[in-house]
Amino acid sequence: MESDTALDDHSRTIIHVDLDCFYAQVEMNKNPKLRDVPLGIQQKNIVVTSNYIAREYGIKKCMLIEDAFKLCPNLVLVKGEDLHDYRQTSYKVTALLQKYSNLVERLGLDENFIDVSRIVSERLETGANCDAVGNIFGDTSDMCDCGCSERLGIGSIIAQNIREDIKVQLGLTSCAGIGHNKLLSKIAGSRHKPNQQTVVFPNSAVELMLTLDGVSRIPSIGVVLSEQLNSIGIKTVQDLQSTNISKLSGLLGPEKAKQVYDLSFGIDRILVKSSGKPQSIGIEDSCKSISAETEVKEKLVQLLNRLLVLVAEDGRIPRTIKLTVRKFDKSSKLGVRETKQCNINSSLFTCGDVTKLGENALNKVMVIIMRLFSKLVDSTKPYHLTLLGLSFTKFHQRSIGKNALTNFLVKDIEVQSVTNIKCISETDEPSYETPCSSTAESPEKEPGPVRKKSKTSDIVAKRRFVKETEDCESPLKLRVAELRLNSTEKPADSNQNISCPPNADKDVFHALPRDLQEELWEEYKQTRERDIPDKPLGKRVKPNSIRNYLVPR
Ligand code: DGT
Ligand code: MG
Repeated sequence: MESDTALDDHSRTIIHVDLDCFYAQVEMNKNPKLRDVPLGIQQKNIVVTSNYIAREYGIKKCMLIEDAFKLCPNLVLVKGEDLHDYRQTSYKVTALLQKYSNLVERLGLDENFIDVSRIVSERLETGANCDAVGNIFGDTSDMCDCGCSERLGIGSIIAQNIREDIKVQLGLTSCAGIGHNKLLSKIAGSRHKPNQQTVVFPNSAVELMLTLDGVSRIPSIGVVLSEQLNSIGIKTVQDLQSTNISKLSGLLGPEKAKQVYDLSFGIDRILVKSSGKPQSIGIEDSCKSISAETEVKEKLVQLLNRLLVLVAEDGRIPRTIKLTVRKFDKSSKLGVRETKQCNINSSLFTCGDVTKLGENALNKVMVIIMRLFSKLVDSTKPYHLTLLGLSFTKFHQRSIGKNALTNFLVKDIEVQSVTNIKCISETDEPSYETPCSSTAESPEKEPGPVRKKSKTSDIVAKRRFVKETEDCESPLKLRVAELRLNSTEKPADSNQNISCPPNADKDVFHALPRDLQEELWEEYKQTRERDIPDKPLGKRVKPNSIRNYLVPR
């Protein structure tokens, strides 16, 4: 069978980041004395990982403690059965990566894929340097001319920025692989360790795959599949490349056979799937010294404007704003970070094409920010700040992007509930002067006071409840049975009416423009396909799903 390498899509730029000796690094950061000794992390009677000093003694992952001591009698062991700190650090890393792209996919606790295609094309437009940095796998003399080498070159620069950021912000070193798909980026990243990065260009994809020691080393091939392949004599990547596809199809079915076969050539069409939106979107600027309020204001306006761009891109509406300052302490010569936050009125944001502040709202938000500032810094006395930061948190899980279907449905709810989202926001969060929460908290701490339910939202809730109990066919109620339709059910062809999904109000649906009807149908279809196979309804609803507006709360 012919491989599709010539037809392979090189348009994306994917970075795979894997933290070095993850659990060991977390422990070394907690106790810096451990940095200079051979360190093993113990779970039961096994060393699950070790720092790189211990690895020089031949300590390997999942080695028995007694065997490890034979190799390294000085080995220091730290218990690593409580995963709390590892998990917490892991989420901080993902949150940091989400500043670079919305498309961040977590893989275990210490690996993430980041699709940086968008930043790459932005940098390309500005004529940025495209020369790859770090290690390059393979020969670069016969490069593809579709533009992928420039894109991957920029990708490698972004990877370097990301790794530096992780080091500076979280004190962790990492490895990165850069490729045009997930498979290649992951394998490339493992070529040079620790604290290094490797880029692979498409012309070296096959060569990279051939470096793997057997099909079981291909990342998406697990134990079962690898045994299946072994059973028909496919042991090496080369075996898989030269296999007879009908033999493979007989074993795996045509679709999977093609997918597995393509992997052996470094072709992977599975896209990076976002693991979720960040809990907070923030931006910080460090500076030598800020000691006057005019400078503070100027800096904060700049930060707010930059932050608003990120919020617009994100599409959700924030409910809390947080100000961070770093005060320089003369005696210790160290910077001390302090934060204060308060709720903001969601109605400050407009529900137009993108999430943005309404008219005059920028000034109002600046008043709030400066009020937070006065609570953090006594400006009647001299002060010396070395960092200012702003972030938004506690987002409404609602997309208000252009053409977002949810926009339409929000309006539907307005009509059906005889209210509107703006009103809900206004009464829900009566003012932007709600009490400030405590200072110097950890990023994980839940911000702000408990949200009170407004009369309006009570009305909405009651109406929903009344509708649901009174009328089983309510558009606001999504029932399991209604979702379980035949897969053959389709909207009618272009000349006919599009079928109204059972979870939507028929009158409202038919009043929609055709493209929205189609979009609604498609979303319904996808939701149904996702929901039917295993998990019960209600556990798989995406944050921004239309169903959030239809499912009773
Ligand atoms: P690396 O990436 O080779 O520098 O080293 P690590 O330690 O980051 O290894 P990695 O990326 O395979 O796994 C991340 C963490 O997951 C690692 O620090 C400890 C834990 N871990 C890895 N493999 C196992 C395992 O087989 N069992 C258990 N319980 N934990 C494991
Ligand atoms: Mg790792």
